[in-house]
Amino acid sequence: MEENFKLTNAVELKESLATKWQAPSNIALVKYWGKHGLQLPANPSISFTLDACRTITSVKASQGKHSFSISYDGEAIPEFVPKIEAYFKRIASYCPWIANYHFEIDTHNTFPHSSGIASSASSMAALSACVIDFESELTGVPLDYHKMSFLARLGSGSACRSLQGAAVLWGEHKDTEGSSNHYGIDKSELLHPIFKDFQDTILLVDKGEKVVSSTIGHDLMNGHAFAKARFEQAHENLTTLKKALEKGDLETFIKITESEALTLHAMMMTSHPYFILMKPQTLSIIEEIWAFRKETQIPVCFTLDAGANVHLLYPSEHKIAVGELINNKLDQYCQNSHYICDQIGTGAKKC
Ligand code: 2P0
Repeated sequence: MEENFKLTNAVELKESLATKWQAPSNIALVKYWGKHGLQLPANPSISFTLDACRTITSVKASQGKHSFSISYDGEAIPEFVPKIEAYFKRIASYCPWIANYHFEIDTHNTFPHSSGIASSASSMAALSACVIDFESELTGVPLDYHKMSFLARLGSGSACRSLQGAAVLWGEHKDTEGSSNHYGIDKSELLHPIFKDFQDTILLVDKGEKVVSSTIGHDLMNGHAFAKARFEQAHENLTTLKKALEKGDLETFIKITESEALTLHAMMMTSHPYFILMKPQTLSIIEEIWAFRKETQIPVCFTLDAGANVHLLYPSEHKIAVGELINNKLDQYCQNSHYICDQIGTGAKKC
């Protein structure tokens, strides 16, 4: 399979190249938690692509011995060097032309640095879009979004779900034709109209650095007592969720989405070493959401990443009512009352 992404087309090197792409973050509904080999997922996952939370990356390439520099708004960020170095090493055999270039990479995130929102998905997706854009310019081959996603996965697993489409499925799944462990596939065609402008308000409970890095987190699933059952459950949840997304069945959507979030955290609570990544405020928010849903019948639900922040998911027709809930009850649980209003987006774009 990987062989399909090895470059077979002739490359005509140019002295210099420049491009700029933006790629969004994404929020998983069925979670990726556990990996093996070179960034291969232990189970399939599906996410909504976000819109406002994005990384904008510009890359200038000049012919010469391979090397790179990385900056954020023009300021060098040495802490990013090892990750980018590993990324270039991993993609070298698929994009051999990179050996002939020095890359000057500059990035910017539209969301605050200290918001507890991981930027690895959007940043690796944006960088991979730039690499494929260059490859297309050097070979004359049209942009290959599957290869973009393939390269992004080698940078960070969830990044492969941030390139193309409003809903992206990654990982082999028997009920999904064309699904692959190597790249994400656009499943926006699944979405019932109710999901097309779904909102995601990210309640910033903890803006600090991640308590558990994703590498350590994924690793905790190796030898985890419940791993086998969890991986099987993810397959079943994906089958059920896909049907709910198609039918606009919000009740099932809520059931699977919330259960997936709690299961992800349950896996971390029951691993060795064990972690509790929720904060008391996370639980308070969950209780408020459940009470509000019961009282109003408004289909708002939550999901969580590997941290304390809460993603509030709801149809746009309930924006006003949910906005009142946030301003009257939920923002008191957020750090400095901060939250980010986002919604479903469409993927990476050239700037
Ligand atoms: C996800 N997460 O599906 C899950 C749910 C967090 C919780 O993928 O090691 O940064 O770079 O492949 O993609 C976070 O892990 O991990 C993640 P790597 P990544 O979105």
